[in-house]
Amino acid sequence: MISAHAFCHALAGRGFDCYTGVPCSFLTGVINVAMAEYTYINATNEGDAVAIAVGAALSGKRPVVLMQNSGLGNAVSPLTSLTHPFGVPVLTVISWRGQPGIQDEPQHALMGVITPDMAQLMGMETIIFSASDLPDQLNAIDAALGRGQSVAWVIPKGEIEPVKTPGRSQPVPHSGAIQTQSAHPGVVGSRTDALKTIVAAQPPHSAVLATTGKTGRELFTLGDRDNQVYQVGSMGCIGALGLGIALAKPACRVIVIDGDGAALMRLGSWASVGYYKPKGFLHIVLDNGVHDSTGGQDTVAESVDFVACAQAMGYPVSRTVASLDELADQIQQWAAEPQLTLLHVAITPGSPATLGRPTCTPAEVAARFKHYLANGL
Ligand SMILES: Cc1ncc(C[n+]2csc(CCOP(=O)(O)OP(=O)(O)O)c2C)c(N)n1
Repeated sequence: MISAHAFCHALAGRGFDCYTGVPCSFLTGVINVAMAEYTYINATNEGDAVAIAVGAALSGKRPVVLMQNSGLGNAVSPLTSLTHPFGVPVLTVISWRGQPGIQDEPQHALMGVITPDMAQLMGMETIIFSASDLPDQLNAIDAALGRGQSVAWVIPKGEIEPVKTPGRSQPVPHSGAIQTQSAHPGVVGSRTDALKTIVAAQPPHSAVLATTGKTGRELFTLGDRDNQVYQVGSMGCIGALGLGIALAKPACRVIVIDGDGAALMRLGSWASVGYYKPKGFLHIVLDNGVHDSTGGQDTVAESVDFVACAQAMGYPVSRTVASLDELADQIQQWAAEPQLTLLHVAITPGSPATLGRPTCTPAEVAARFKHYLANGL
C-alpha cells in the first residue's frame, strides 16, 4: 500500500503536472490530492478526460487520466482513434473494480475479468500497480510513453490509501451578464462558406480544431496550416480537446468547430467547458441537422436548442448567427474581448464535389501543432 500523497508525489517526480478524470471510490485519495494540490480538470466522461489530456499534452503538459475501469468503455473511442493515430500517448490510472478473486459488485464482474486484456488489446502498455515496484513501474511508464504507447496503470483494491477530505476543483464564476439569444433562423450558407469565414476572421495566436468527418476534410482542402487540427477520429471529443489546450495555454485563442451530431454525442463535455469558462475558447457548432459525413442521416438536432444548452451549461455568451457577416462579427467581438462563447451556425448539408482528405498524417498534424503552441504562445 502507498499513500495517495506519495503516489502523486512519485508522479510529480516524473514530471506529471496535471490530472483529469472521473472519480472512482478506489481512487478517492488520488483524486482528492490531485484536486487539492495539483491541477485537476473535472471531466464528465472518461473519454472526454482522455481528449482533455491529449489537449494538455499538445500544450506541453504531462497529464494523468484517472478513471474507474467501467469508464474504460467510455474511453475506447479516443484511446483507439485519438491518442494512437495522433501519436499523443497518455497515462491512464485505472481502478480495478471486479478483480477476479476479490469480492465486488455484480456490475463490475465482467469488466473486472477483461480489464487488463482490454487495455492490452487497445495497444496500451498494461501495468498492474505494485507499490513495492514503484521505481521500476515508473520507468516502464516513461519508456512506454516515450515510444508513443499509452499506459493503463491498473490499481487493485486497497493499494492506494484513501484521503478522507473531499477535494473540489474550482469552478470559474462569471460576474458579467449572461448573453444569450436563441433562434432557429435560416441557414447562413454551406459548411465551406462558414469555414472560409472562420479562417478569415480568426485572430492571431489561434488554434483551429475541426471535428470528425467532412469538417476537417473541408478545412484542410481550404488550406493546410500548422495551427489547424483535423480530428479524424474520436467523434464528439473536439470540445474536450480544446478545453485541454485552452486551460494549459490561456494566451491561445482556441476555435473549436463542432458538428451537430458530434456535439450531441458528447454534450456532457460542454458542462466541463462551462465550469471552467476559458476565456479564449470559442465553440462554433455547424448545424446541418444531419450526419453529413456518413451519408446525411438525420441527427436529433432538430429538437435541440444548442444556444440554450450552452447557456444551461454555463457558457456566458451563446447565440445563433443569422448570416456569414454576423459570424465574422461575432468572432471579431470574441477576439477583442475574449470570453467563453458558443456560436450556433445553421448550414446546408453537402460538400464540394472535389473534397480532399488531409495528406498529412494525424501524427504529423499533432507534431507541428505542438510545435506551433510551444513556439507561438
Ligand atoms: C464514435 C463514432 N461513431 C460514429 C462515427 C462515424 N461518423 C463519422 S463522422 C459522423 C457524422 C458526424 O456528424 P456531424 O457532427 O453532424 O457532422 P457532419 O458530418 O454533418 O459534418 C459519423 C457518424 C465515428 N467516427 N465515431
